[in-house]
Amino acid sequence: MTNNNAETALEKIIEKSDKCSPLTKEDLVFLLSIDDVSLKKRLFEAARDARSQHFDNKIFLYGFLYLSTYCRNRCRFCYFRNPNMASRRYRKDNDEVVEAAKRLAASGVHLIDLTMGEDPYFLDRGEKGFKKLTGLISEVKSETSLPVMISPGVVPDILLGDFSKAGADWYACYQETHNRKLFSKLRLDQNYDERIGKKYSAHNSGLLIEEGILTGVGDHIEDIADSIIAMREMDADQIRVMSFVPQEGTPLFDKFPADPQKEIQIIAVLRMAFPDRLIPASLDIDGLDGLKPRLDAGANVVTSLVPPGQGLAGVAQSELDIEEDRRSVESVKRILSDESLRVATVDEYKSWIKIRCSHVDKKTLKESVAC
Ligand code: SAM
Ligand code: MD0
Ligand code: SF4
Repeated sequence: MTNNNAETALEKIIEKSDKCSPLTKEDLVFLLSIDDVSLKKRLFEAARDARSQHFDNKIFLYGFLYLSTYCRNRCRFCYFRNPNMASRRYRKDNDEVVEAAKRLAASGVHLIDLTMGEDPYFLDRGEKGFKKLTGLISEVKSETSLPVMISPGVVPDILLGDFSKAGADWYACYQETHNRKLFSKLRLDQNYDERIGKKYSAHNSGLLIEEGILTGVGDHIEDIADSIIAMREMDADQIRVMSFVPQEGTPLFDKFPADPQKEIQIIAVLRMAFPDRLIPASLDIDGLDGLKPRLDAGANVVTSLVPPGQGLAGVAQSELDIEEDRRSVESVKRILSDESLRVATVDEYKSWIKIRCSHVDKKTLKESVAC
């Protein structure tokens, strides 16, 4: 394609995105393949425009609490996979988690994300473990008055309903890829359809859902385009991409060359494909130094703010920037003001959730709802 033709093709896709029309696989592959500097610049500018059209200059901040790093699974990319003897294991008491959540709330975050490995203590002891989790959700909710996300891995459908009743607003569970073959190489001995199905069940239970992909683990541009289409089909409310961070003691440690730009370009394409959805810039990949490029690509949520001094870990970067207090609201605010962005108010975040939930409810009732 000549440069002129490519410019025209890009403008056509931008127009489609402006109208919230679905991008085709061909459109997505085109956007993901852009290599030319000036076309890339135009893509990123359009992504920022799309963000401001739907969210003005507001950015949402998510506090992250990795409450248990024990896990029964052995995902090949993950530091906390069960056989990894090198990783630091802990399970925080509910009281400690609530304390940390209160600190995060006081610092100004909009949501508390309760994340865990698939810890048998919670998931393999029947009602006993489930009650601990639902009790924790209600306590965090009542003590912070903030929306709550739960990221527990694959859990029974009935528990998703209980999470919702306990006050959870979001269920996060990332497929990593929508290429079944690649999935089976990444998430060893896990069932692709079961993991996908949990997101549909969560929506049916009234929870908002976050779906996501992992890049830099043998995925190709076509796979990413397929993922975007699959994430649109499930009507994910928040959509993320994270670069693979190689982990010591794991099988993929030295298998893939890093390509930090790829994630940034995917964020811009996600914004074009999902102009009105939440798209995170995670501090868990490149720390605070990685925030600006992700915001420049159109992200509108900063995730993985972690309070220091409580022995809490990140997932992809288990330590980076945590004890230095650089994963904090104050540090993030400084970057946002350089970018003419601002931290949203909690009420603005809650009202976004309310509108989105009514959309999900209507969909469950099979009414048609436009973007
Ligand atoms: N255990 C639950 C699960 O797997 O759904 C919740 C934990 S959630 C924080 C784990 C997510 O972190 C994964 O789905 C993956 O997207 C991301 N992750 C884990 N290890 C990573 C790594 N080495 N590099 C980048 N992202 C990683
Ligand atoms: C993050 N480390 O936001 C967290 C995690 C889980 N819901 C989120 C991947 O980057
Ligand atoms: Fe466990 Fe989640 Fe890590 Fe997989 S990604 S090993 S399920 S913590």
